[in-house]
Amino acid sequence: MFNRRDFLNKTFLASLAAGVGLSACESKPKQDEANNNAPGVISPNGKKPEPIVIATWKHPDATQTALEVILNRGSALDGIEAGVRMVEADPRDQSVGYGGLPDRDGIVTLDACVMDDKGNAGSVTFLQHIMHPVSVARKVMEDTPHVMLSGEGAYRFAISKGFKKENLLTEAASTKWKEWLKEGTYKPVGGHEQHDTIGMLAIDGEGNLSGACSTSGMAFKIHGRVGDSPIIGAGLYVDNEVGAATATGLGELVMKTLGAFLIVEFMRQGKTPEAACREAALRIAEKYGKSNEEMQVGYIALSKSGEYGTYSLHPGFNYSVSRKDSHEVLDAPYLAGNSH
Ligand code: SD4
Repeated sequence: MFNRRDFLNKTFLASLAAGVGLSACESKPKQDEANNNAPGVISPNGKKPEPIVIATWKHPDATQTALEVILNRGSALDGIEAGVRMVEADPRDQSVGYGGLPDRDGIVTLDACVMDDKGNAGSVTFLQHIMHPVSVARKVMEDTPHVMLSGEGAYRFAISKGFKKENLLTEAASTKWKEWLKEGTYKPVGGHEQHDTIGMLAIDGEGNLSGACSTSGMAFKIHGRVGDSPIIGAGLYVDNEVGAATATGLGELVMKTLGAFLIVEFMRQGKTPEAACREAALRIAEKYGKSNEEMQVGYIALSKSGEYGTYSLHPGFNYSVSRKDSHEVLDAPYLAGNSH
């Protein structure tokens, strides 16, 4: 498992080496050249892109896991769920699931959502005691007529679906919370120091797109605060005809600009994923930049044709990309300091 903790305290100049060069997954099936439905085979009309998985931050194990599921003929959503679950269960990631930093009352509350290629969506907000909110969100999508369940209701729904009640507050997270309590002033951390929220997008062997996002939200937030990550259109949006986008960073800025939806709409108008992410970052900078100079937001996007792009407000944002033969972590371009 990749150590993400080095990220939490890094400076922007810390070495975010492009392309960590992890070895390609061993278990990938051989391509069947005669079968155009085989994963990874581009169809004769050139329309079906190779499977690809991208994710916010340095999560190459998660994107690799997702890709392996897809190459073994899983759907994009199956792959994404498996990849995100890895991060949710990892106590070293202090922004997601088990081990996530608590709110200012010392309580871990989780937000997550999923969206599939048919435009279906599911979401949970302010969920406690359940390690895998991404899977609960998928159940909301598949087993209920609703899109979003929250708090106690989401928890009861999860229990009814067989999820286990667990303590998600680790020693390490509790220690950080107690440290914070000594001063106890609530100042949102803009995503420079506290991040690693996982947003993941994928295209499967059928050329279909899905996405998911999962987080414990901003550290030491006011109890009850919900961020962008479970909000369809803000933290995540998928349109199988066009593309998909997801966000990380200060959720309030993403919610107020409906970032992921905006990016997909820019792609619909013909912008590349990178140009679309840049426009959405610019929207934040222009509308809210003056009062939020320190705040970070990062976007990633994937088009229907398999092209991906990213953009962030500030340096320091990176993302993971897994394809058949490569697993990379790359730095995102950013606005700050660039003339825009
Ligand atoms: C939130 N967007 O709750 C999330 C936080 C985040 O990496 O992305 N942290 O606002």
